[in-house]
Amino acid sequence: MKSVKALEVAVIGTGFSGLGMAIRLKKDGVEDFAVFEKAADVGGTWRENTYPGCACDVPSHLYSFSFEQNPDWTRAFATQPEIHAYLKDVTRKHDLLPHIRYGHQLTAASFDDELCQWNLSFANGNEVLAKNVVLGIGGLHIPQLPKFDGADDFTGPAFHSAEWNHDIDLTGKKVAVIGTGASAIQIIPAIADKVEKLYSFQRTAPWVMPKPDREYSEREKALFAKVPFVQNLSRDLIYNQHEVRFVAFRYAKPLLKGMELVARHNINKSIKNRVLRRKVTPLFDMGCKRVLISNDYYPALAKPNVDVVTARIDQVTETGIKDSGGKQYDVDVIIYATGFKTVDAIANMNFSGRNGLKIQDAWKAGAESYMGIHTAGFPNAYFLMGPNTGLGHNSMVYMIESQIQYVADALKQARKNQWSLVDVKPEAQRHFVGRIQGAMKSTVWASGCQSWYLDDQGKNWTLWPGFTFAYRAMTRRFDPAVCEVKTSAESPKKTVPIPKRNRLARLTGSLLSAA
Ligand code: N01
Repeated sequence: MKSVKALEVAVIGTGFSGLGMAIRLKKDGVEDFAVFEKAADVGGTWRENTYPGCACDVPSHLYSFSFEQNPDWTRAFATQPEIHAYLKDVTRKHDLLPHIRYGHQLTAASFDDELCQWNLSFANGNEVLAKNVVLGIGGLHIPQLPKFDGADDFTGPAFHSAEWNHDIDLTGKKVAVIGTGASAIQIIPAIADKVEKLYSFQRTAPWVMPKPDREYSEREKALFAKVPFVQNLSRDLIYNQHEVRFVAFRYAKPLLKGMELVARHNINKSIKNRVLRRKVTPLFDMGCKRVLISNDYYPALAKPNVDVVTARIDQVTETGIKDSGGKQYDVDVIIYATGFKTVDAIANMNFSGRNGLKIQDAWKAGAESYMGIHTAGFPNAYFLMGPNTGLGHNSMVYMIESQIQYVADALKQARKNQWSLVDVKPEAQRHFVGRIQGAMKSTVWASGCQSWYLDDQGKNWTLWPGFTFAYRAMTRRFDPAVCEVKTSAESPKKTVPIPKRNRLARLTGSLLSAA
């Protein structure tokens, strides 16, 4: 089925990004939009990840929309069901359901140069035309499954953390958990008591700080509801505490040594066995990989039925896992907590822009973008949580709201000026990428560890190497001077020239260097 009239805006995905964008469109009086969702429910990563122990590692007062704060969070770090329920509530409250098209998995998007609109194809066979497309597809949803020899020979259940098989009862089973990232350190404590034996296959020991989690009392929740100022204050405090971490990540790395002492104490207070302590003590600079938080991970590893295996996995066999020393670990279930393909979420898409330019060709040298929102050659397409806008130190919801403000302003200016095409200029993009990659060099993420933040060449296309308030200032207004714009009557060549030193370029420069 092909829609005849082009939608004003097609939003892809119903996680924080897609829902936030939809709410903003409605607020701006745009009703001619639809939100396409592959599943039958909203929630993005908070719908997909249902593994035991799944919770946010950013406090919920901050990890929620600024305009939709929830006084009823039951604890400081809400668990997955509560965050998913919050997103469903927000959807209902803002009356988004009439705009949402479930069962629509985007398979291809191509730009029509003549008509200046996007042709969107979905797995269910539907095709949709849209003048603008906003991609809120997230970066952490394509499971990264290592290709171990013999993986298909294993006769028991094996699944990825983001595709948890709830039909399998782990009670009394022997279980292998591969990986020790943010997901694994939540899964291991949640299942350790019910399984007979748990082998944690650790390739790299992570830094794990104590988690300042606690339940909110009824009195506190009532106070947050009655006096929103108190919740705002709590949110601001949490924001500032997190933002300050970036000082250590970029400018004052010795401060990270102090944090390492806290993390070592976290190990020592829970693990008495010296060999195990040594095994789980990281050998890289704190912050280089994501800093994890947990109060129950180390106590779980210290349990008698849990073994940490540091030998490399050589192969998967019919009955379990064999390590590089030839030792066999027989297990009933294998859980791959091995992370996600990050930038690939966009780079693997069937996504073609002007003159059939494929995203794979545009990004041959890396995921180059402007503000992580536009990429040259893909007009009228906006990414939320695009390249270089992930965070190692603060709440992604804050970044998403900054991007939504920018995209909403771009769309508003396009409507007002009747632009049919808005495409970021390659020179503006090059300048931006140069600043970002330059700033990246002095961050802790470039201190030599291997992480999913980096591509095969060691370049970081994932994280924002600055303060989040700097990003917010840079995304407050859309500046048409950095784009080629065209009205329906004009030739595609007509552009607004970039002034020698425009306001945005000045901001980009000064805020990034301040960041
Ligand atoms: O994935 P990860 P994750 N053999 O990539 C190991 C978000 N998140 O799902 O470190 C053996 O961090 C790999 O080892 P190494 C959050 O942004 C958020 O845990 O590469 N091991 C690592 O230990 C997070 O950062 C929340 O040496 C292999 C693990 O698998 C992101 O999701 C909660 C291997 C992968 O860790 C991803 O977290 C949960 C192999 N071949 C997740 N390949 C919040 O609370 C990989 N590994 C918001």
